[in-house]
Amino acid sequence: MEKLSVSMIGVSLDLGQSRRGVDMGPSAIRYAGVVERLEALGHQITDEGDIHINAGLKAEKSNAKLKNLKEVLETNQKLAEKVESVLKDDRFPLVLGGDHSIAIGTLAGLSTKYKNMGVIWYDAHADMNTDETSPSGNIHGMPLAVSIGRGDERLVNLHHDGQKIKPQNIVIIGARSIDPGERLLIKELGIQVYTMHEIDKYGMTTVMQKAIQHFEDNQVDGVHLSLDLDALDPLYTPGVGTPVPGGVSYRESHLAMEILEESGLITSAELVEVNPILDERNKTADVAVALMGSLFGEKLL
Ligand code: 4U7
Ligand code: MN
Ligand code: MN
Ligand code: MN
Repeated sequence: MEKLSVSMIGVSLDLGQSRRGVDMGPSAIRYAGVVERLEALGHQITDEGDIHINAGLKAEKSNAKLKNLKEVLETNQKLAEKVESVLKDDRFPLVLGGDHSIAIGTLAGLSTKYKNMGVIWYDAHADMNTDETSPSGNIHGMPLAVSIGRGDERLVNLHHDGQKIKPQNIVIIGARSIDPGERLLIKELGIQVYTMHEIDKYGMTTVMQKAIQHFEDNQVDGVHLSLDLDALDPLYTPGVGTPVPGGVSYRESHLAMEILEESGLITSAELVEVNPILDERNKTADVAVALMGSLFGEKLL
């Protein structure tokens, strides 16, 4: 692949969900050697540091349907601005989370440049709840719904009003925990979902080829990879807040990244939900960095 100028943005936010510690994800991923790994491939990396939130250990929990809304909004607003400015400098945004609510800010920033962007949502979950359908009130379960214009208007209108990505440009891969409200929305909008069933049945190669074909058919102007480490089986990535058994394997995930790299379509990426407190010796961050290696062009031979 061509050598990229990458801007790495850490987002130290764990208030989009209930288990503390995912705010330390960016540190864990840096410690696992992400910069060295990508530089060894010839890319130029600028570490933009972390976006912080001064909430301390206790955030306001007044709204049980949208927990910590204020902090999530503030953090995502800063992130959207940062992503927009990185794009203006013609650099590749690589966002390190943090919980998955930060995708709201990433996608808001990306949508200032890409008007027909494809999104790969590599995740055990669909993240398509709204405040009305969410069983938890945790905003990390809502970012895809928000980005297509569904849910609380303060989230939907972040950075600029309305829909940030088109529902027909989304491909979800690895899903195995989908709530009733999410299922309805997926059916209503005809979102492409490759659950574990399709991965088991057809294999990862076919699934990724179909995803790429879909983006080419839709003539997308960029593709964002949103990689939730809970897509993998907890055997490989135990350090996540909402683990679900029966996930994608380590090798299948490498293969997925390698096929994406070969496609030349990826224009931005984010790694989310790495929680060092729940992890085993930084195993999950190590996997995250290894997968970034494949996505950025590492070869076995
Ligand atoms: B993640 C959940 F109910 N769907 O909304 C919810 F199962 O970003 C989980 O994918 C959401 O990790 C998981 O709370 C969000 C739950
Ligand atoms: Mn997620
Ligand atoms: Mn998930
Ligand atoms: Mn999670």
